[in-house]
Amino acid sequence: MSKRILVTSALPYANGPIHLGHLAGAYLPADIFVRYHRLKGSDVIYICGSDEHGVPIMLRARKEGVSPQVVVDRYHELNKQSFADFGMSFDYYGRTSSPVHHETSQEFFRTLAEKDEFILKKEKQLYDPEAGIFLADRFVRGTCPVCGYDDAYGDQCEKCGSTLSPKELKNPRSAITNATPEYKETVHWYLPLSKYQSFLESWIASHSEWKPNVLGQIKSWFSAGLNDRAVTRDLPWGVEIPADIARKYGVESKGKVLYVWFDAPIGYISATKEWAAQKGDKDLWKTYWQDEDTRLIHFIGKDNIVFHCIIFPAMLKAHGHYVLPDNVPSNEFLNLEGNKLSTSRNYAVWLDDYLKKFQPDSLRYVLAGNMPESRDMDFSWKEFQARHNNELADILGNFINRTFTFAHKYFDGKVPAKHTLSDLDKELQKRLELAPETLGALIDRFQFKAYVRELMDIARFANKYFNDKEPWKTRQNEPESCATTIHLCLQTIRHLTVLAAPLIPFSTEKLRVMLQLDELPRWDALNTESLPEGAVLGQPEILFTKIEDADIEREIERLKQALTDSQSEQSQDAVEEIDIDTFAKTKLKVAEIIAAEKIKKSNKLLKLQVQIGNNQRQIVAGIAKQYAPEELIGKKVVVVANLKPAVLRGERSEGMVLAASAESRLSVLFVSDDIPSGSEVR
Ligand code: B3M
Ligand code: ZN
Repeated sequence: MSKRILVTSALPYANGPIHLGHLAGAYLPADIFVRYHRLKGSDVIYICGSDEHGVPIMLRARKEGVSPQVVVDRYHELNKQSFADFGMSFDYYGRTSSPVHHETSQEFFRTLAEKDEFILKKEKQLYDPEAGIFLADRFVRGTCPVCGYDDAYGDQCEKCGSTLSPKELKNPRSAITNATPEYKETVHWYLPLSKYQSFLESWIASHSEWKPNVLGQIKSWFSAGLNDRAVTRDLPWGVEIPADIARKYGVESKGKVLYVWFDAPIGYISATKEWAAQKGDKDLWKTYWQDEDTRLIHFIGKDNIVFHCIIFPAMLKAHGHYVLPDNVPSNEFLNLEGNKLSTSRNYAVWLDDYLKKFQPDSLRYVLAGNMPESRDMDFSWKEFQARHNNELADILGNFINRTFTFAHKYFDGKVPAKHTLSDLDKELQKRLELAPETLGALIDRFQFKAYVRELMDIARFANKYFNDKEPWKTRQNEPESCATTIHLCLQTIRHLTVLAAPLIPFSTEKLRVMLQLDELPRWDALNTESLPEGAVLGQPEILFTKIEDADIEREIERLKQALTDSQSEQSQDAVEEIDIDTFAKTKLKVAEIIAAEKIKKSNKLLKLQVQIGNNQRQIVAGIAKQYAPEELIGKKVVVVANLKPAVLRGERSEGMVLAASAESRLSVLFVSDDIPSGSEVR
């Protein structure tokens, strides 16, 4: 049995607000779990923070014309506040731009480098000659080699979900200047994951209790074979590699940073360090990260499984002084009104916007009741309204309100005595006795939907109990039965206050005051203590006001508009089909190259003299890197013969030579010699 529990949630990128998908994936389940364990009296801490490096943040900063620090400062504060307003009970919310994080990450990297855990590779990376920077990850866009999507990122295709590397993209282009990237030599440190594959496989095999959707994905990585993983990048923003290590390898450290997915998980450790310092014991973090009695649990979304179940554990193992995750209960994705959430298309429900209009507990309740624990789930505003109105308000809220109202009206606002129990009284008491263990077990198994269902079933049963016992009647002719009814209803409310506290903490805090409890009872003391007879009750308040249709219609309309806007943008970008007449307007002809020479000050362009039937013309072609002038003389190629003339590097060009290109490779379309120049190409 572990002595302590260390819980983390994925560090959200500080380049935008938090949305429902984040909450349902990595944050709400963790908060329910942690709040429950605090009520159990467990030694548990909950660590999170902003992930402030990586290319997406740099791209946003460029787009806004500000520094990345301005972007992360804005969203770190916004997200930290939104989480607090949503009841996320982190013990510490850090940020990876903090000095402690930079030192911790550099120290971690230095330890692995000094243990020779890395492989150093000299390689050619994509480079933007216009922006003068290397193009890592999302700095490159291009055509996905798997599905052909023409706007895939260098690290991932959003359309088919494939994990990519920039070199795999077809027709790569710089996301900064749109320039065609060149290859430039550089050096990077790699973590040889293959070296850890057998260790990782046996470690994962010891966790058969992990969720099947997580184990399934991990096993597919194992069967594909783990490759070396670059842990550094040529970027101006991030944790700079330690200068002493760079010097040792003869590499310039300036502009070379840790890959964001190398430093981000270390952010859990640095945030724990900052938490410990805040507690006044700077070494306390070691007890959580370096003592085998710690149970480490990472709450994440499924796109982060490889980093938390393979790469970070390999890093921890390589370092040698850290505990490994005891569980990674990753959730699947949450869709929105039947469509995929999309931050880029503003098709999302942003947490800060939600909190301006609705109660946090309503969303906590509905998201947990519909959590994507084993498959993608869908959030609809209509269902949100229905579950808030029909369950929180009409069942739980109604039961609490009429119990308190009755107690104030007929029992002087005090807990009435309990007398002889009927069978129905005993049935209610039995349900209360079983509840803490039943619900606790569900939370410990990360089965939050079932926890919510069982919780609401208790309230449903209690509501029916109130109806069946008819205290408004027994008050007259069976006063002891009436008193017993209200006594048991109040004990039920005490149970629900604690059992629901992990889920709807704002409402249960109000209930704590209504019950006049100094603090929430311990989860395991629910059946050993009770509200004493004669205890004075606080004034009731309405916990859940109904959500009106108009409030929901407005949200649905906003999403419809976001979809329409993005579809109209997409249609403008979509590759338009053309009919044969339009194609016929392009005059393609066979041309014979009769002369070729380089153009001064350009390493890409050649000046060609070509014969097309009876006439001769000059064409400038970007093929100097692939072809020497002399090897082109006498060759026949295909040209666009009716292209408007242009001037390139001071040379007039009257047409275009057709060539196929893929990354740095380029192949001119040659035509066999027996086809005369001037022939039509159809
Ligand atoms: N910043 C967020 C994501 O991929 C990423 C998680 C880091 S956890 C160390 O959604
Ligand atoms: Zn794809």
